[in-house]
Amino acid sequence: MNPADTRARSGAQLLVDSLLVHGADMAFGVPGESYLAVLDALHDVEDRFRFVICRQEGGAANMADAYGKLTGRPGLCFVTRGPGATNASLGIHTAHQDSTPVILFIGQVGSDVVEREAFQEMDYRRMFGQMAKWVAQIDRADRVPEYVSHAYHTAVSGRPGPVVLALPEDMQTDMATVPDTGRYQRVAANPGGSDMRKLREMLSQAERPMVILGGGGWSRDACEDLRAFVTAYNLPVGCAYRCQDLIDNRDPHYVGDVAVGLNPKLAERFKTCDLLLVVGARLGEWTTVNYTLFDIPRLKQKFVHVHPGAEELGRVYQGDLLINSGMPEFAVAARALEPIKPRWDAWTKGARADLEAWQRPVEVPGKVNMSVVMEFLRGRLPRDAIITNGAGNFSLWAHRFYHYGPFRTQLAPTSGAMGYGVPAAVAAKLVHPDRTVIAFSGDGDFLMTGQELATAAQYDLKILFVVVNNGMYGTIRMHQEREFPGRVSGTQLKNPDFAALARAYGLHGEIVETTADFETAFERAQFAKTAALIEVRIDPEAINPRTTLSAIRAEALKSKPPPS
Ligand SMILES: Cc1ncc(C[n+]2csc(CCOP(=O)(O)OP(=O)(O)O)c2C)c(N)n1
Ligand SMILES: [Mg+2]
Repeated sequence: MNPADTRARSGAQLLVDSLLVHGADMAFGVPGESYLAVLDALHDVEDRFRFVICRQEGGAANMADAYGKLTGRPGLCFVTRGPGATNASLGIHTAHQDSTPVILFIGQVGSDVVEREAFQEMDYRRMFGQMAKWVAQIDRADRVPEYVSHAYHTAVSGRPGPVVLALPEDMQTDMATVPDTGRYQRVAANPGGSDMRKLREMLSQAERPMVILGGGGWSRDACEDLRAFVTAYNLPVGCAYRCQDLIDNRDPHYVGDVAVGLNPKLAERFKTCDLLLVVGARLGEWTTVNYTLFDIPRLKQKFVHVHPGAEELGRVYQGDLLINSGMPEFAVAARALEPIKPRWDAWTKGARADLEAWQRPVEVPGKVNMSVVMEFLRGRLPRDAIITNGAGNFSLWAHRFYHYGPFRTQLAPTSGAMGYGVPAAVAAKLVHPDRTVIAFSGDGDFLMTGQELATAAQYDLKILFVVVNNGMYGTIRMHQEREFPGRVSGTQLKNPDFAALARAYGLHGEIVETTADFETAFERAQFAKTAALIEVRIDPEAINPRTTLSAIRAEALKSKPPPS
């Protein structure tokens, strides 16, 4: 365990010791015969290291992603070769798009049979090439500490992201006498003094500045520093898609999320601002509303882009000031900037007033109004409650009407991967047993990873699962009605009784069919001794907060009559 350690250890023991050196305390996985020696080495450290047994590798990898987001340390995932690795790829893609530090360990066929297409053999370098920051195979036990150390450095440094390490079976049992490495250090760029002076200068010339926060690599302190900066400069701050917890939503500087379903008034402010400061966000398809919000390649407004990955700067949008910096490093420097007298107090106040109007509950068809449910939850949940979700229109209600609290009260995939909410909630409750954790899922979304209810039950995790059931893959149906009105195809769902399903897992389960019933069901769930699931049956017409399914169809039929 220390640099002077010169005992002979197996590759598997070296791996587990290396994880401990780097401060790991937990991993998520599904076992496989391809890494029995690692499982055995984990047996020796059960008092210090928890191996969370999952039901599907997609769930395990999503849990590792959520762990990485919550702690800033790499989330660890162990899976078997071929089928295990392919299942886990879902979470690696999410970690890539979300810039989350994750390390995936895959049991690999032995070197005696490699390249014969042996049982479940795959070349992970080719498979994960585009999804991971680094993919490697550790062929020699004596180099395990080096590979693991490099994996840690790579996962957390620069633009954070996932790393994949394959572990050939024979390497795991080979013996080697090598010392451990020291603990990893995160490496990040700092903004230059001239960058910060130029930023201040540009702000001093601005009249209608706007800020977008987003991306990975943030920390609680970085968010606090950034908040001090935007407070001193009285800047209006939008958060990129699913990064809404980078500033407490009750802060008067928060003006809304910049994503699908963007508040038209906020969109207008972005279009007419004269200085755009983007910190950490990639300015991807959703944050720019399909690349329509800003001109490509040069914006009309002055543009400052701060990003931890140098390769991202200038990629689509050319900037007036491009700053390669880690988020904490930039936030500290921004906080230290000498304030100016802002000339845009009314602009910031107006943007905030637009948000407050936008977040008032709306009328919807049917007996359950999800905007009112969210209003109820924002009054009822502690500020540090963690809200998770996967993909589907059901998530729009939380994104628009819930007031996310401080850093890491939101866990949601910017990759738009369905099935993230349930496993992310499991990881969140394991990392923060004292915090309230609620997973929002759609009926389609839930069944992608719903088997991880068994993991919640196994580890006795009191999570609240809310399944918003509209009997369809609603998002796709919405697009279908827009593009091919009246021609429903491939989107209808016949669902199980979700509440009964939860009870089958030993959890508390209820069905809710009115807004008022949600409130009482929520109170009962609070008192349940186990995790609870509330299935909320909503009217399929209530497709999103802005319109109804029939209205979308009627509108589309005007320009696209059905084929005769
Ligand atoms: C893993 C994955 N598969 C497919 C999709 C495409 N997709 C996006 S939303 C959606 C439907 C979601 O349905 P549901 O969870 O019931 O939510 P709703 O839109 O009905 O509220 C689908 C199929 C996706 N984003 N991710
Ligand atoms: Mg649905």
